[in-house]
Amino acid sequence: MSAAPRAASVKILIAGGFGVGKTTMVSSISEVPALHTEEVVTELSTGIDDLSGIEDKKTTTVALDFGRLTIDRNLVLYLFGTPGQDRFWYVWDELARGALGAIVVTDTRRLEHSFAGIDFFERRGLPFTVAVNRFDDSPPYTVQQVRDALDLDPKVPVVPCDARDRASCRAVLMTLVEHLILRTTATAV
Ligand SMILES: Nc1nc2c(ncn2[C@@H]2O[C@H](COP(=O)(O)OP(=O)(O)O)[C@@H](O)[C@H]2O)c(=O)[nH]1
Ligand SMILES: [Mg+2]
Repeated sequence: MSAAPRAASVKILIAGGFGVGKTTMVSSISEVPALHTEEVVTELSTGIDDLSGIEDKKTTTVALDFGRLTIDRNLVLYLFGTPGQDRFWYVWDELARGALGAIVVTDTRRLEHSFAGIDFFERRGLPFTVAVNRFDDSPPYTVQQVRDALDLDPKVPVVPCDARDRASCRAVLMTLVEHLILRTTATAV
């Protein structure tokens, strides 16, 4: 009797600037209690981390968020949320190792905070999808306006989402998985 095939494990990064909703997204998606390494934003980070627009934010991810989502018996996604602040870039390098794709979470109130993450994945050739996380006071930009503002390659999917909503986050993940499959089949022919 042959053993059942093992599910493929795929590592996905959830990236983006400070306070865009990465930790929220990993918690919404994960089927196991998401692991977070949150720390209280201290006086010491004042002037170092850009808190403009998110002055109420009291915690920040200093290392990573971790979650898991089983798609079916053949595919399990492992989600790694990255730290948002510029001073933790070295962690991104480590986390990107072995990743197949990424979601760049954006906040349209502070779109410029997404540039560094997008640049990071473009330079590494790591496929990514942009998730536009809507906050109550977000300006009502269309997907096309966000795409233009971020100067994205037309092939990069841009998906509106609510990081607090599981179905919405799953839809973003599925878009990324389809994007990965399309890229793989396009390069295989
Ligand atoms: N209104 C609204 N608030 C959100 C949404 N996503 C996250 N938040 C809130 O925004 C804050 C920052 O989110 P967090 O996930 O910690 O951001 P991170 O720094 O990217 O991990 C938290 O207080 C969240 O509850 C969203 O889609 N809508
Ligand atoms: Mg976080």
